Amino acid sequence: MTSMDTEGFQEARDLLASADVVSVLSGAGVSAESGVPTFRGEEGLWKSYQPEELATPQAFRRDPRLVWEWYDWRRGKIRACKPNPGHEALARFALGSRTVRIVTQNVDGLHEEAARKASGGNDPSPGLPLELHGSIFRVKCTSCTYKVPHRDPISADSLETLPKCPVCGSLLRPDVVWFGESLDAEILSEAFRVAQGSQVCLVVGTSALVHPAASVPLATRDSGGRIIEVNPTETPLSPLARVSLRGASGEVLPPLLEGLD
Ligand code: BV8
Ligand code: ZN
Repeated sequence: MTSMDTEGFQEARDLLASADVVSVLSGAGVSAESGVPTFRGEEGLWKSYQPEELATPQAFRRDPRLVWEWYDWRRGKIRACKPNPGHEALARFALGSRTVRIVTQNVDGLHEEAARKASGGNDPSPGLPLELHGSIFRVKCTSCTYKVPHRDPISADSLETLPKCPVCGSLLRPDVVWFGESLDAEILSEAFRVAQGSQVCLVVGTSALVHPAASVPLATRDSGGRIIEVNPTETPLSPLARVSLRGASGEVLPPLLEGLD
C-alpha cells in the first residue's frame, strides 16, 4: 500500500488546501532522488567520513586541503544532478496562489534551480528557499568579508592550489554553516517567523537531528498550526506530525500538491 492510499494522504491534502500560509522544511532526502547522497543514510556522505572530521571549522584549520577535497567531490556530484519531481512540485506550489516559503537545510541549490525553471522566466523569488546552512556553490574569505558565487572545480592538490581571496590573499572556504558554527541570525529568525505564521509546516526528507533547523517546525505547532511529514522513515518529528506520509518525496509530493498551486 503506498502512502497515497491512506486516509492520512487525503487529510494532508485537505490541510494544505485550507492553509493560506505554508512553510516547508526540507532536508537531504528531497535531493536523494536527484542522486545527491544524504548525510546519514545507507549510502550517506558520513559513511565514508565522520562529521567532526570534515564539516567543522577545526577540521578546516587542521587540514584545509582534505576539507576542500571533500567539498570539491560533493560539488562535482551535485553539478551532475538535476532537480527531481519533488523539487519541481514544491517549486510549483511555492510559485502558486498561496503564501509558501521553503526553508532548506540543503546546500545544493536544487530548490533554486527548480524555482527558476518553474517560473518560466517570470519572477522566481516566491520559490527561492531560505538556505539555513548556506550554499556549497558560494565561497567566502576566512579573514575579510569577501563572498562570491563559485561553481567551478577546485584543485585541492596542495595548499598552493587552494582558492585564495583576491582582496586579502587569505584562504577561501565553502560558504556553508559547519557544526559548531552559528547560523546566520537574520535567516534563522526569518525561518522561525515564517514557520510561526503558517497554518501548516510541510517537513520533507529530513532526519530532524540537526538543530536549530529541526526546531523550525515546532514554531508552526506552537502557534496552533499542523506539521505534515513526508519521509520514508520515522523521525523525532513524526510523533508531533498531524500526518506522517511514509514515502519518497519525488513520489509523494507531486500527487500531494497536485492542483494546490
Ligand atoms: C549551532 C552544512 C550554535 C555543511 C550542515 C556539539 C558541539 C557543537 C554543536 C553541537 C554539539 N552537539 C549538538 C550541536 C548542535 C549541532 C547539531 O545539531 N548536531 C547534531 C548532529 C546533534 N548543530 C550545530 O552545530 C549548528 N550550529 O548549533 O550553533 C552553537 C555554536 C557553537 C557551539 C554549540 C552550538 C550548525 C548545524 C549545521 C551543520 N551543517 N550542513 C555541509 O553540508 O557540509 S548539517 C547537514 O545535516 C546538512 O545541512 C543536512 O541538511 C543536515 C540535516 O541532515 P538531513 O538534511 O536531515 O539529512 P539526513 O541524511 O540526516 O536525513 C535524510 C532524511 O531523508 C532521512 O530521514 C531519510 O530517511 C530521508 N530520505 C531518504 N531518501 C528520501 C528521504 N526523504 C524523502 N524522499 C527520499 N527519497
Ligand atoms: Zn579576504
